[in-house]
Amino acid sequence: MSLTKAERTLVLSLWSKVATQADVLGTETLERLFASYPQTKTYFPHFDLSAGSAQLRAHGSKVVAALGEAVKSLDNVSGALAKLSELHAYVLRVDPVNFKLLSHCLLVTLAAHFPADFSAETHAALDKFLTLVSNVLTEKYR
Ligand code: HNI
Repeated sequence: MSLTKAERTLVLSLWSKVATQADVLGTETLERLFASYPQTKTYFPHFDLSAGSAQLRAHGSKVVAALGEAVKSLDNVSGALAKLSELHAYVLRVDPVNFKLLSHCLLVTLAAHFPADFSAETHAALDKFLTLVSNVLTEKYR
C-alpha cells in the first residue's frame, strides 16, 4: 500500500500546519480517544488522563511527532517507524483495533482545526496515510 503523488501532496501540505501545533492537536486527539472510547484508557493506567494533564500533552506531542517522521518518509514508513512497531507489538501489546479509533479521533481533530483544508480529497488522503501507519505499527502481530 502506498500513497499516490496527489495524496502525498495533500498530506504534506496539511502536515506543514499540523507540525507547528503538535502539542495541541495530539492532546485533543487523545482527549477525544479517551472520552469516546474509554476502553482505550486501559493502556494508560500509569497516566493522569484528566483533560490537559502534563502527561497527556507530552504523549500527544510524541504521537504527532512520530506521525511527522512517517510523513517525511512516505516511501519507507515501515523503516521510519520500525522501533515503534516493535514497541507497540511486543512491549505494549496494543490491540490493533485501537489504531482505527485513534486514527478516527485524529481525523476529527484535524477537521475541527483546519476546516478549510479538510476537503474530501484531503480527508481520504489522510485516512490512507493513517491506515498505512497503523498497518506498520501492527504488522509485527502477524
Ligand atoms: Ni502509542 C507510546 C506513537 C497508537 C498506546 N506511542 C508511544 C510513543 C509514541 C507512540 C511515539 C512513545 C514511544 C517512546 O517513548 O519511545 N502510538 C503512536 C502512534 C500511534 C500510536 C504514531 C498511531 C498512529 N499507542 C497507539 C494506540 C495505543 C497506544 C492506538 C493504545 C490505545 N503508545 C501507547 C502506550 C505507550 C505508547 C501505552 C507508552 C506510554 C508511556 O509513556 O508509558
